[in-house]
Amino acid sequence: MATRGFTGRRRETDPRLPPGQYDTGRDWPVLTAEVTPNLRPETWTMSVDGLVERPSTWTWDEMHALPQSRYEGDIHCVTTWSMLGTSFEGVSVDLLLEAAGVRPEAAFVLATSTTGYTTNLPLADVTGGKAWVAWSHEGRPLTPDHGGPVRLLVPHLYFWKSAKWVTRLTLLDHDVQGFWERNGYHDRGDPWTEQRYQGD
Ligand SMILES: Nc1nc2c(c(=O)[nH]1)N[C@H]1C(S)=C(S)[C@@H](COP(=O)(O)O)O[C@H]1N2
Ligand SMILES: [Mo]
Repeated sequence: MATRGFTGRRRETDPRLPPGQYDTGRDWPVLTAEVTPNLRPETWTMSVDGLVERPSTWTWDEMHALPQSRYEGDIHCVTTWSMLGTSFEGVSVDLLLEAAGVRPEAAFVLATSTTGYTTNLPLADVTGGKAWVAWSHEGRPLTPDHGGPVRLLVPHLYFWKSAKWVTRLTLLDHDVQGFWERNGYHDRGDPWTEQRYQGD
């Protein structure tokens, strides 16, 4: 009992844990509102549209030909688990947005999955090296239940913003709520200020 209490307190005080979060260790929970789709990389595409100069679509091969980049750090789910010191590989969202040419009036992004799941983000939260389109986790291909072949990764926000099976980013001049946001979750979702629900 003493050991368990001591471990719990140590975990809660890890400076990498935002308020109200616990360390899930290497146990990565699956949280999915839809039925997991069975997607083939050969037919998957990624599009950037809306308020851009050049609406663009990448195939799996085209996406993999882009310069790759890696995220090393933590992820935080609003249901209170965090995974510390993990990594993902893919391409920076910056590269896709630069290729498509974001128009000056764009201020928000709506991410859409092949399943119809959506989530909204301020444009500033997916630019400046803060967001990825990721296809592997700790060097292994993302499994279908974790969003494979490709998911969005926005690790500085609660993990519901990291749409699994992402296929489209739409640039908008106004905020359009996504699936969980319409159901009461926050439009931004910063774990450090506990933006869990609308009004937080
Ligand atoms: N398409 C889709 N993406 C999604 C979700 C979902 O239900 N559908 N759940 C979100 C939530 S609430 C979380 S915490 C993470 C969970 O990702 P994981 O199942 O890989 O842990 O995915 C996010 N992206
Ligand atoms: Mo979540």
